[in-house]
Amino acid sequence: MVGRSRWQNNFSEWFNEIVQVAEIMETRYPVKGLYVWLPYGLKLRNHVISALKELLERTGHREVLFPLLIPENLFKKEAEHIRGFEGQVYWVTHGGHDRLDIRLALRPTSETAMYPMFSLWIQSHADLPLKIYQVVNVFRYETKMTKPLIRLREVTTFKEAHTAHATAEDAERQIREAIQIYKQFFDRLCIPYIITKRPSWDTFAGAVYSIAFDTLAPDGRTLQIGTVHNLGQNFSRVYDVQYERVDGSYEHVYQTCYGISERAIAALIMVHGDDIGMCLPPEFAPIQVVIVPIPYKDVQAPIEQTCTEIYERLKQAGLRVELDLRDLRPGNKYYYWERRGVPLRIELGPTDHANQRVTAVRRDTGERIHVPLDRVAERVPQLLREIETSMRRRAWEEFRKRIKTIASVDELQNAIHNRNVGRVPWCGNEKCGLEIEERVEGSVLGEELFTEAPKNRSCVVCFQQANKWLVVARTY
Ligand code: A5A
Ligand code: ZN
Repeated sequence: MVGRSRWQNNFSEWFNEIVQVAEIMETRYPVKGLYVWLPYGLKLRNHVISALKELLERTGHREVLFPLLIPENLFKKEAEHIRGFEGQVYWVTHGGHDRLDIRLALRPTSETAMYPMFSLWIQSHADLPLKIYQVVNVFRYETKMTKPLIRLREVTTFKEAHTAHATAEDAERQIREAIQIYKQFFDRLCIPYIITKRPSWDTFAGAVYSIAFDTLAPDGRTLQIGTVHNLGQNFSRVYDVQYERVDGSYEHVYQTCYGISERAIAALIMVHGDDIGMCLPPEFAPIQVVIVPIPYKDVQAPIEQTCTEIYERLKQAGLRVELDLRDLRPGNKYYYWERRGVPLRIELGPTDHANQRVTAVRRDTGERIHVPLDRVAERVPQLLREIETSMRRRAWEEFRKRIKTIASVDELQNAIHNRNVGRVPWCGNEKCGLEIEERVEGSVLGEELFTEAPKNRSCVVCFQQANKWLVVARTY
């Protein structure tokens, strides 16, 4: 397969094309980095958002909605934050013909909009912890190449959660909860990930430290699909977010924030895709089952009749099902739905009809399964669950195969060049991390978390005792 697959060897072109032909996005909007969600794509997006909201609500996060505009004086309070973002901010300078007294930033993220309100809302210990989130659009004037769903200038699906706590330990606990939520979210999407602590030079602007989830594109580049930041008291000091302790003294709160965007949807498309197009996990697929009749001379009417009955039955069972009665050749219909990632197709031809059965075809494996007519309503949901489980397993298998544990910088360069992610023993010293970035054609993702420390290994740069795994890859 390798060498011929467009999905792997021409991933960028494949992705841009699929996003358009599968009717996820209209990519021809005349502003760079802005795209239009199409009906099919929007359904997919909404299923993804629902899953994320459900996980947040279940853990006590409450949804809010803040304004898009942030006054310049508030935006510029936290020095590190502004240093990190100023090159990416769009400014509103006029209202009609009037020049505004204070310029307004289109939020690139909402810390500086929210935390002045936190300072009003939080008075005492009893107001903590505060856990809120919103799903909004944010604007970032990205200078790297823009790409639908992956690098946008208007991010339309920015889920940002923000929390405030009484102690540093509570904030640490919140970081762990956020990681658990994101794990569950990506597990539901059947997207494999590696979790790293970002190096100091790649920490979120204003954070004490950042943790990131990365997945792998078919071309071997990693894609950051979510981040969790410990903000310490950096923002609460500047925005004066304090609470009164039981003993009457005051302390600044400890904060965290964590975000996910439509990159998660890009990951869904690319991880499970193939040369034909998308393959969507049943939980998120806008259409889970498509029924395609294969008419044949005088059995056309009874075949269509049976298909309609199956359609009704599956719909009643709560499935998102489509009956394709268009005047097209069956082969064209197959291709049409395959590109759009419909996980299961039900065919009913003359032989099936004669045998009182249907043929179910799995999008993920191509496997054809005969199902007796009277068992369709029971078998189809089972098949969808099997598809989900095997999509998750296969994605993780492919992912693990491409994470290479490596003992030298030369091998690391080789591995990255061959579209893998490298994992090398590291002493923990920043200088060694930076030197690696100079010597190989990849970037340091960071220190791998939730893994066993290397034993009796030496750092690939300085050859001192290694106590961490450093993850290095080409990135998006
Ligand atoms: N306030 C915190 C949560 C924040 O802004 N973090 S972040 O900058 O790391 O963004 C969160 C996530 O949004 C990133 O991990 C990335 O997956 C996604 N993201 C960031 N910039 C993006 C862009 N220009 N287009 C699409 N997704 C983006
Ligand atoms: Zn070292």
